[in-house]
Amino acid sequence: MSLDDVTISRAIISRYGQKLLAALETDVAVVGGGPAGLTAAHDLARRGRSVVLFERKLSLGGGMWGGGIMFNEIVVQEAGREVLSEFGVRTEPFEDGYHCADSVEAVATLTAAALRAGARIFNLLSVEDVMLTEQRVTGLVLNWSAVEMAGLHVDPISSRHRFVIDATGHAAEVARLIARKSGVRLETPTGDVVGERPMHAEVGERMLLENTREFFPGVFCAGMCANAVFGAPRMGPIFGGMLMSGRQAAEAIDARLA
Ligand code: 48H
Repeated sequence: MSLDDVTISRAIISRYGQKLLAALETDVAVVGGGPAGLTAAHDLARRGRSVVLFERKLSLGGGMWGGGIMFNEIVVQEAGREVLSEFGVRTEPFEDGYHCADSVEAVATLTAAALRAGARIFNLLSVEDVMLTEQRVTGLVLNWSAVEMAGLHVDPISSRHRFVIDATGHAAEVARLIARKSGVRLETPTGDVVGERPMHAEVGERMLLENTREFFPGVFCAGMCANAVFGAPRMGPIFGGMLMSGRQAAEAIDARLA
């Protein structure tokens, strides 16, 4: 068989079109493919929910690739180890109560697990706005990250979802968009994104789980975003909380969808 260049292009365009069309209306959309977003997408898909994850960058994994200071090892506590082990990520104990894993293995495994559970993942797509209907977020507004980076004026496409998870990390982008553009109050102490506090691993990890919740009708925050939205410390390079936060958001949304 000789290879036909145009058939290859037709295959890509046709298949991608089908995937994107199927993703335009889902139970849940996850914004951001770091450890929290990937875990949430995996868990919801495994529970039979239709899930799409939009990631701005070329690669999934967010801040997990770099471990701490670009040393590609991650540290988790026992509860985080349990999540990693369930995914099949190999861990090694380090002193009392700490566990380490290769960050590249962790990202690759979580990503594959989310896809195989049935989540649809789109890289290179950025969420630039939300759809708001009667004081509830009902969908997202998407554009190519390349358009965003080039500052081009190209109109976006829209998607509809029963719930959205803001898993955009430190930036808390969806929360900031809602607060800035809609003139509404978020369900936070200030009515706005409170902003992240200085680093404290113990308090940051504990508060992350308290802060993983719905902060505006239809929108949950998970991962680092949760502490940015509600105003809690960053925790530095420990990743267990991110995994558990993604899991907790998935459980809460699954219960609401039931
Ligand atoms: C599409 C977007 C958009 C958008 C952003 O930063 P992340 O890894 O987030 P988490 O919460 O899963 O993990 C946080 C962790 O990596 C970390 O930073 C820690 C533990 N810090 C502690 C500390 O003290 O510093 O991933 C977020 C992802 C990224 O890949 C972004 O590209 C993506 O979200 N993203 N994708 N549309 N508008 N905004």
